[in-house]
Amino acid sequence: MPVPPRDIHVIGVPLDLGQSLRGVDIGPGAVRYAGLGPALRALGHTVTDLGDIEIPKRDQLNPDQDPAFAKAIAEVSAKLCAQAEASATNGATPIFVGGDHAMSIGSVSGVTAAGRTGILWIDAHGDLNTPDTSPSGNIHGMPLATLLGTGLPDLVQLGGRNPKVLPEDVVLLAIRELDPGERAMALDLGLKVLTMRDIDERGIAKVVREALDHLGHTERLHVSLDLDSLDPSVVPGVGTPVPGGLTYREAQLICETIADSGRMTSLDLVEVNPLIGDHNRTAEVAVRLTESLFGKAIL
Ligand SMILES: [Mn+2]
Repeated sequence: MPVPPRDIHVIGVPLDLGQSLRGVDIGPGAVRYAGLGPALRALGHTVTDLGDIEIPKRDQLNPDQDPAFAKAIAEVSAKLCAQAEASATNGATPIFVGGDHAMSIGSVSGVTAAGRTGILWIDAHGDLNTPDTSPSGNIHGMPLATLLGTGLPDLVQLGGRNPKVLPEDVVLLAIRELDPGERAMALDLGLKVLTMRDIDERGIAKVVREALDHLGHTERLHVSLDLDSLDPSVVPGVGTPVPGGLTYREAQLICETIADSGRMTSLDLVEVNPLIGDHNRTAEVAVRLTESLFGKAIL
């Protein structure tokens, strides 16, 4: 087995407050129904499902009193951060199942307390907006900027450390849509951004090895997998689909190569929205990719 047995913690984060579509809050259930736990146990891992982080229902909140649900997201992020830190410092490999990508503010803030952590952000988008640059104001477009130290003060200061990650410890992979403010931040910070064009020109095998090499100096590796990095024809159930994404095999080869490296210490699976997809296909793809990340090989 390429990945030695891990003590995996599954942590559901049914957060739908970082964006405007309904349905992403049932993503954790959809991924469980698609068989995440049994699939990982079949590979020899120990899997403990810690249940869901408690999230206020959108219908209980008043956006006039809490614009962009920023306060609610900060409270959720603090709870998630504490759980993530506990799992990571106990030697477990946590899988955070979302939920929208705003949840990664909490998950990454927690796991980075366990040691210097490389962040592999696999996404159609940069998630590098700030309240000043965001066209939508949605916090799910801001998590990476927040973790790098720019954003809403309550979120940037989460856990009492800022920044959570250093620019040289971040790689963005499979990017195909950046807002002007995001492009400016990526260039200012000198972030390593590997776009769909890089993948088209050089092939996914070379590009994913380059991504891992760039993060070779960090003690830990967190993979933040936004399902919208895949092409919408493969994963219809995402909130912000963009044409021209990863094929199923390109995504799987990314995951197989990460598994071969033996370096991944935590994982986000985000933006699964079963209300948009069909017959839970997006959650099933998420489970197949997670199996590959945890060592499932063809031969
Ligand atoms: Mn994202």
